[in-house]
Amino acid sequence: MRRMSSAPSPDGANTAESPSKPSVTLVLPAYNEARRIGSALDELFGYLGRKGPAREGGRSASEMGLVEVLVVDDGSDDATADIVLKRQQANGGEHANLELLRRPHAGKGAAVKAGMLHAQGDYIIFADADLATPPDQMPLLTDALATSEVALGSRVHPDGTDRRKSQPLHRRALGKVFHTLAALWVTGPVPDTQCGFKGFRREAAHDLFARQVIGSIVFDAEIIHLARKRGYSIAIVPVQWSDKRGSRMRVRPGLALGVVYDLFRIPLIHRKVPKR
Ligand SMILES: Nc1nc2c(ncn2[C@@H]2O[C@H](COP(=O)(O)OP(=O)(O)O)[C@@H](O)[C@H]2O)c(=O)[nH]1
Ligand SMILES: [Mg+2]
Repeated sequence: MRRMSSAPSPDGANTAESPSKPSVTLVLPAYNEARRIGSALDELFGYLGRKGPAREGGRSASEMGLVEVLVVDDGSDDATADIVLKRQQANGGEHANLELLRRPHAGKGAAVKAGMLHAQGDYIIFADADLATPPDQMPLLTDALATSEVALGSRVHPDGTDRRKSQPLHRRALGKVFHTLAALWVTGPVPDTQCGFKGFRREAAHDLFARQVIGSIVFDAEIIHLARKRGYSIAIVPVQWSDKRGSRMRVRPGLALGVVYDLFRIPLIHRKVPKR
């Protein structure tokens, strides 16, 4: 990825900020997100350009170093890519802090993998393109990455709050089954494997995502499995999250079978992965 220049962008995205703090690349996988990505990028760059105090429960962008945004378009057949490119022009083209990576459709896991390996920030975070976790939660992850190599956003909080409650009932039920299987067989005890908001130091990201083989939504569990096997230090970071309308996920019997198959094979695929 292009290294950041210090030229300020027109909307003030934090290009000139905190050169001593670790830089961040935010990877956003996007599949047919034309209806959601425009407002998400407005919200994101609005946040990055704001210098004022954070809202309650959130943290200020000025706490982070340079932030670059990398949208990975997973072969969308709608206007997702055009909207990102327009936004890039509006941000100042070359110095937009916004990059688009286009790939043939291969699933969320494959898109995140491509983005994580392409990203060059000191810290690399991935988040859902609908910003279900608001961007002012990013400094929570970067704080955790100062002392841990991997930081897993969690919608389940130590005080018992469960942000997944905003999901529709059928998703919550499926999520419970998934979590039970994943925790038993793949990840070990983790309060929330599927939160789409996770951060890594660059070395850990490049090591872990290079080993990833699962292209589906089960990739989160695979990455946690790999992080444990490789012996990385892992922080669990409670974050805000709210279910956004317009989910791209369609629950079908074929999907459920694929999910079970992917969970089953993860420990087998990686049985020879050595500790660092
Ligand atoms: N690359 C890619 N991303 C996907 C796919 N399906 C969902 N996503 C992305 O995964 C993130 C979460 O998707 P979303 O539909 O909001 O799922 P939900 O919140 O779990 O219902 C968004 O960034 C989507 O664009 C896919 O097939 N490919
Ligand atoms: Mg969502």
